[in-house]
Amino acid sequence: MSEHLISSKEMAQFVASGYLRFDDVVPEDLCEGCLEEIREKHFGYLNVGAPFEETWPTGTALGDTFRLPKMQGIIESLVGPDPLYDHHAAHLVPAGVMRGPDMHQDSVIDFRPNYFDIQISFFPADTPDEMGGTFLVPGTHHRNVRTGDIHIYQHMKGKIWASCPAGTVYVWNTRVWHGSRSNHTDKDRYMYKLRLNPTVPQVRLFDTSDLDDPQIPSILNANHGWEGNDHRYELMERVKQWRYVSDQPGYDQGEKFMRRIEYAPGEKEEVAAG
Ligand SMILES: O=C(O)CCC(=O)C(=O)O
Ligand SMILES: [Fe+2]
Repeated sequence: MSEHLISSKEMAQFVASGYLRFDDVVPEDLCEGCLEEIREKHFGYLNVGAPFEETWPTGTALGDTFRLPKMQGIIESLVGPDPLYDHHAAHLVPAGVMRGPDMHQDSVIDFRPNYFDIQISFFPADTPDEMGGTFLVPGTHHRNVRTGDIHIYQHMKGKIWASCPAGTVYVWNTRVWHGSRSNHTDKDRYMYKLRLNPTVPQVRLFDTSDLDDPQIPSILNANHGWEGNDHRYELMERVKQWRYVSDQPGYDQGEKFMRRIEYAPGEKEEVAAG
């Protein structure tokens, strides 16, 4: 399994941007099988909060897809080896259907620190730009809002479109701001989404062999375009999450930005010194 874990640099990217894209994860024949299952069968809610392995169907294309070694490696790196099933949905934008402002965050009241659920978005068919893949605004997962409070922000700077070939997988922190886009083609557009919860602290679950890679600070420092003058504040939020997932409680960067809020003579000297 370890060869399929995500690297520390990818984990840093997940902390900074809230998502990772993986091309060519699901082979063509499985993609076709999944499309048929999505169109023909209805998979209702499974047992929310039960072990994923026990709830997820076996012997189906969708069952095989989410058990591919690469998929398992991505899952294990972010939520550990035995995650819980939370939710799934086959998101459909029918041929010719236009979408208006739709930006939202899936989580409504989940503001837990040092915890995140993941969502895997799998595109079983080629999804060109005109078919309107999901859009995401990287880096917004550190800004909690209540679901549709952000409907009014449609054209945010830094927004990306998940336009991709069949078999592509996006994995994202549930709190990333996102939405669906208009489908200008004559083919229905599906995006299959699965949400999982961790069962262990999300600490060093990824491949840590490149934990000291010199590129990590600049990956964490990514500027997605919307942060503006708040970029430094966003970096500090990312550093807090990086400290946790990498188990480096004294990690800091830039001009030791965290020190600015932690240096308190006589109170927190151990942190300030770390
Ligand atoms: O249809 C889409 O691409 C996005 C749907 C959505 O909001 C979601 O997956 O949570
Ligand atoms: Fe959503």
